[in-house]
Amino acid sequence: MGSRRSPIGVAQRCMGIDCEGSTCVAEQAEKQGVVTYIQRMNRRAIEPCLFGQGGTCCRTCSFGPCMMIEGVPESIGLCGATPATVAARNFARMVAGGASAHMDHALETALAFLAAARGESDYKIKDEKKLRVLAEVFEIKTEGRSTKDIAIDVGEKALAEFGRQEGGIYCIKRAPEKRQEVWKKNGVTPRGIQREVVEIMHRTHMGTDQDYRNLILQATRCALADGWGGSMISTELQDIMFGTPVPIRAVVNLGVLSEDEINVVVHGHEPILSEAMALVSQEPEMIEAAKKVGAKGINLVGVCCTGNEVLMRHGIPVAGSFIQQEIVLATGAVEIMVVDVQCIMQSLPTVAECFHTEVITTSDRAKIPGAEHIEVHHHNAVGTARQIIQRAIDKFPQRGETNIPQNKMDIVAGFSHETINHMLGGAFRASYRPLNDNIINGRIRGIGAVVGCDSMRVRSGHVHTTVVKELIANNVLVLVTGCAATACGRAGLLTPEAAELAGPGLREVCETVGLPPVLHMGSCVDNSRILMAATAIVREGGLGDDLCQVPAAGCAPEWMSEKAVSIGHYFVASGVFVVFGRTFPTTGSKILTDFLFKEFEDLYGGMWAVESDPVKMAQLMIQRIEKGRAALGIQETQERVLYDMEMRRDLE
Ligand code: MSK
Repeated sequence: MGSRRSPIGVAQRCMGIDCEGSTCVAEQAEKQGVVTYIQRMNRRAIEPCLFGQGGTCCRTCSFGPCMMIEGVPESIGLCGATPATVAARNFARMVAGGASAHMDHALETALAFLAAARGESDYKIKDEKKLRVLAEVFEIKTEGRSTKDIAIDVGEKALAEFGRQEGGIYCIKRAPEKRQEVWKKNGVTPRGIQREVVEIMHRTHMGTDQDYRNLILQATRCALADGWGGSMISTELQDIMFGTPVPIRAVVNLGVLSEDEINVVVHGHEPILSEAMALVSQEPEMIEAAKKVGAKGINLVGVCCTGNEVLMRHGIPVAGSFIQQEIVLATGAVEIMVVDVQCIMQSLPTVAECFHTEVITTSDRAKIPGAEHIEVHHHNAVGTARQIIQRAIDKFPQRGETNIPQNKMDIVAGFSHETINHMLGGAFRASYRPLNDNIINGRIRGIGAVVGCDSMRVRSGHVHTTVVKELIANNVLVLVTGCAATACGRAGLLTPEAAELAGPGLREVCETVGLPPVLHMGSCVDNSRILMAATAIVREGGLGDDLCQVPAAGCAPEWMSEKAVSIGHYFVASGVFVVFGRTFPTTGSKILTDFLFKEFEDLYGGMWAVESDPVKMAQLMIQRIEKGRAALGIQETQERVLYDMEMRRDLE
């Protein structure tokens, strides 16, 4: 299926890296024999397999792989499976893969949380208020009880959610009642967290579930167990243990690497080690040790979502998103890159070999040949962090020539759904009321979530920022997470000054409160914050009584991972219109794609779409938002009314 294309220049390929004005890191690295995704793309020059891309390649048994074309009568599997069945199976397995990544992350977090609650780890309970809120969700008595006792109960109940087999997971009850009814009616309320993944793997085994609707039903239940289960538990427990983010200034892009400090990079998704690294890297003894080898200090920076975790809570700079991970090493300025789980390229040790850099894996679930392995557990995180930073200090004298681009950009991050409450409603009258009022009066037309990975198959970064610029210009407040957030940060969209690019209504709101028009809400698991923010909007009143009525839409313009499929699907099942960029994994079956892109709306109020053009993608989202406004009867922008005292009294 491959088609040969002429190689594309390095500088053209790495448009997303943004080192204009400096010596292109990738170009320079290529001259030194460093191989990154840029050279791999040119060497292979292969288009993805169309059957695989469209979801109609079946490899669940040894009769195949059976590749099929829908509409061609004899083009079915040897067992008789139709393209719709095969595409539904593959889609469900993608959901299971993505959901289990979040669930396993959550499980690790719950174990660390329980140890912290019992006083058996270096971590403690930081956010007691949030602990009590979660305890209520878990139906745990809080009155007159100590923080320690409540935390132990929360940890045990959180852990039990993973093995639960029936009764429904607790966090589902956080959704608006109407939404819970929709799930009940469609039979997709998750019964437990891990059960839903196991059932997908069973149903998609050869000769089991052969009805595409029934397969998607289970994929939906599993995705909901991710968003309202695994991901939500991760975010909540991490916030309680490490602190709930508040707005914080920071810097992003390759220029955050330091010429005269020891550069230590944390990369992956789980913050158990990186949280300890953030503390240890500032210890006077460590800084003293760094100075002894001629460095000015220790510069801890992040990549991908581990980067987002420490950014949100400590303002640690982010050196790069997923697509930049090899380039971060190709600067020659990194002493150690520590990785945990997910989105880590196998090529990292090979790139590191060209320099003095060491790549260290830390999870027993994610080892890479060529990388050093130092196992990290929650009970030894601080000790291991010290050991790793000392190794980085020891490496510094071996550093050779470096090529650190100047490019970096100021950002404001740290927008939890609790923060939005306080920012808009004030410290004393924290409320979503001002946000709802501004949506109702039309100054803000709606909410757009732009999330997910960055991709080497598009002009990376540009796609995200084009969608976002179009949305804010049309008065849509944008929420971002993951690598989409880093791309927006590189482009200067995460600052209050970016309000200049917004339409007049959104601009006025942002300038009044000092809010960026694009709010960084965290890592991949933190998409659960967006669910909570949308729920808070519904509960505040005036914008319908279900999530599907809120004028909102979501997209993942450069998605690549299975996690993105699971995230997208739990948003769709929660009533949101979600657009994927470039490709969608079921397009090989029109029957299945029509089900997800059209019929799904009747069942869940949300549905899928695919669109490659970023401007058109934003326009699809805006149309959806305007349709939602019309349904609520708020399509017109209301003129601002200045209330005098008498009018205020009447209101009260
Ligand atoms: S890291 S899943 S590339 S957002 Fe969360 Fe970025 Fe996508 Fe990984």
